[in-house]
This record gives sequence, structure tokens and C-alpha cells, in this order.
Amino acid sequence: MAFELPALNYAHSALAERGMSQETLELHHDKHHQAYVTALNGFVEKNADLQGKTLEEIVALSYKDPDLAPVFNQAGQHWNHIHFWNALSPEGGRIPGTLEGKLVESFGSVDQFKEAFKAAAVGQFGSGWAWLIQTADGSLAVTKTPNGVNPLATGEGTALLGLDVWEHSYYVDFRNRRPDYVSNFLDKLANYDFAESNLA
Ligand code: MN3
Repeated sequence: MAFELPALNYAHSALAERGMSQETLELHHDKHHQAYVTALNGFVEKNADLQGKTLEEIVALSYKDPDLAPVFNQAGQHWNHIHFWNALSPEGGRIPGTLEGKLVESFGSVDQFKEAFKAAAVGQFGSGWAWLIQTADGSLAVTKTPNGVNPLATGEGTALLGLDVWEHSYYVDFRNRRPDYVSNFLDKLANYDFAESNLA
């Protein structure tokens, strides 16, 4: 069964007032994400070892396998973008109580969490992702990954909230101002209810 592009949970125009335009979502979801899905399906079609595997299984088995590097790039990006659309909300920015408690416990304060996340997102050289993760001991941490890599592949922890920092995610709305895109995400777009729902 071929992988499919999931529909957004909100209209393409729903985030425009909060800093992510309809044009960005049309390009990013309908074009970029679709391209990853199409390419991944092309690889699966030609490789019997990949057929019948879940997306998570393909991410795990292709990570760091030089022969499967092109497969990993597409599978990782498909997984990352499914996560990312859920990490955005037309009512974003509001942090529910349980998650807030965990953030304070792990980072000292919500502001210190945001500073750490922003440092990771801005500090990721070139294309990649910033993540809020829950590590094996239950505490929260911030990490960054290049290109299509994610915490599922690295085994660093469970992804709670991921932010795409590839230029295609912010160039229409913020041009070269990645720090402003990251701050806007944390304050206005981040779906912290989704992040909380990912807690163990
Ligand atoms: Mn992207």
C-alpha cells in the first residue's frame, strides 16, 4: 500500500493571521511534502525489502545505511512533516498545565525552554529541524537534527514538538529571518496540546 499525503487539520489560510501564509502552506504541504511522499513510494515500489513496512520501520532500517540514504531522506521527511502539521494550530501558543510543569522542571522556566529551543533552531546550520523531546528518564530536552533526521531515527527520545527550519518553511513569510520565524512559532503557532499528548 502506497504512502499518502495526509490532509491538514485546518484550512490552508487558517494560520495566515498568526504568521504562516496560505502560500507557504500550499507550497510546503501540497508541493514539498507531496514530493517526499511520491519519491518514497517510488523507492518502495523498486525495493521488495521495503514493501509492507510501516513508515517508522523504514525510517529505522534506512537510517545510517549508506545504500538506503536516499530512502531515509524521503521517509524521514515524510515522518517529520506528518508531525509538523500536527505541531501547528490556529490556536497555537497556549501551553497546557501538565506540559508547562514539565517544561519548568526541565528548563527552569517556559522562557528558558523557549530560549533553548530558539538556540537549537537558529543554530542548526543549513536545513534541518529543532525538537522538544522527552528522554528515556522522562525529562524534557531540546535537540536539533540535519536534513531529514529525527529523534525517532537517532533514538534520543520521543518527539513532542518539532519545527522545520528548512528555508522553504519560512522564506515566503520571513525571508531570511529565521529567528523571527522561530519566535513566532513558539509564541503563536506551536500546538502545545499536541506536544503534551506525546508525553509518555
Ligand atoms: Mn519542510
